[in-house]
Amino acid sequence: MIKSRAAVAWGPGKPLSIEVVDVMPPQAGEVLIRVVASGVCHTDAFTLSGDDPEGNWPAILGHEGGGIVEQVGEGVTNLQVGDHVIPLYTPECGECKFCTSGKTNLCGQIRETQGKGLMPDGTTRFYKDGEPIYHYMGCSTFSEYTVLPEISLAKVNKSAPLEEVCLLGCGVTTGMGAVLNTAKVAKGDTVAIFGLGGIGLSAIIGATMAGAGRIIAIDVNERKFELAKKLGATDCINPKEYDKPIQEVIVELTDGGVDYSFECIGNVDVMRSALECCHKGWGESVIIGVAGAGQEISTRPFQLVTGRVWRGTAFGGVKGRTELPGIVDDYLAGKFKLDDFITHTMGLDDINTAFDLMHSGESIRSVIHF
Ligand code: NAD
Ligand code: AHE
Ligand code: ZN
Repeated sequence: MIKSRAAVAWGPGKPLSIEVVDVMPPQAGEVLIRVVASGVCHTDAFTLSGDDPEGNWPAILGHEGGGIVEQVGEGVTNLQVGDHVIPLYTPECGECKFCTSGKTNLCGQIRETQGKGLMPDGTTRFYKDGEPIYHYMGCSTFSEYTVLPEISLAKVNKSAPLEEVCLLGCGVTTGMGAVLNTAKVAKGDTVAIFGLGGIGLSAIIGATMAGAGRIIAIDVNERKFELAKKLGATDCINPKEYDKPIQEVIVELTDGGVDYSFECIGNVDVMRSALECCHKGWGESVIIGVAGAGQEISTRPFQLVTGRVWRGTAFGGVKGRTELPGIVDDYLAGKFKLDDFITHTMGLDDINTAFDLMHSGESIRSVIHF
């Protein structure tokens, strides 16, 4: 058992509390990692707010990390001490019905226990004063040390700075992947991206890489527009500036609607706008944002009858163990940048500031350095 400094979420709506917790050794098929850095994603804030039906308390949140293998449990064959890894909230066992389907990056092997904040054997590796603390999204990267199943770790190039590529553990991979893998945007396509946080801005990177002809970026916070334009947005729109629904504005602007739209907020009303700004006959809208318990999407079925498609994506459709190492190599080869996204860095003690900066719209990503 080792001691670890960690940010503990004792309950919904409460600030995180820095504690020294006990971390149990990795069991069979598990790996102990030292977390070097972790981004703070809106999903961490979503769960902390109490809106997540899978919220468990107390828990150690964080799922956008980078770390180094410290110890491996019995039977671990693909990782060794010293390997650099990115935790995966979407694991890849390679054997389950999902992994072998060739149709999805979702893996079914440990999803049930992961959603309950537990390791695959139904117990936790974190304790405080003898009481268990729950894991989060199978990652719990807001801790100096964390334990994950081997199938939840992507081994990445050691020359990649973990303080930057941690963002590939969620936000950047999700946004880019949604455009390139899920929607498969093609050269010349017109796209609309709703919400310009870490996810939406990464979707702009993906759209630029795909050669999209027009990239319409939408946010109520105009401070996001400068970076959106730098990354390739051709039009930046603030819905508050119009006295009609934003879908009507976009349909008029694009001669009938966009080829693809992406909702990167988690707002069910915006999800509707994102669908309805798609072109009749073929426009596809991809939901990335996560909405709270009890919320539902709606539209007139006629929107779908007339050819629009509504879909969703998790982790950008990326299979973490097989594909993430290549994405890290693409980053090292200069195919896209990450430093624009890291607007703030801080130590674990200041982690609550990262949540404040997100809520006030000042940050894109805060990265915690351990
Ligand atoms: P963020 O808070 O950094 O960015 C959200 C952006 O949306 C902000 O710029 C905000 O100003 C803007 N916004 C809010 N309300 C708006 C409105 N009504 N109209 C237009 N813009 C609006 O969040 P993020 O970290 O980029 O995450 C975005 C969403 O994606 C969250 O819901 C998060 O939980 C989800 N997410 C999903 C996946 C996945 O795999 N599906 C992965 C990561 C994040
Ligand atoms: N627990 C929530 C759902 C949360 C959710 O949709 N998570 C996304 C990743 S967000 C990353 O920032 C995801 O991967 N979903 C697929 C999955 O299997 O969780 C709820 O509503 O219960
Ligand atoms: Zn995330």
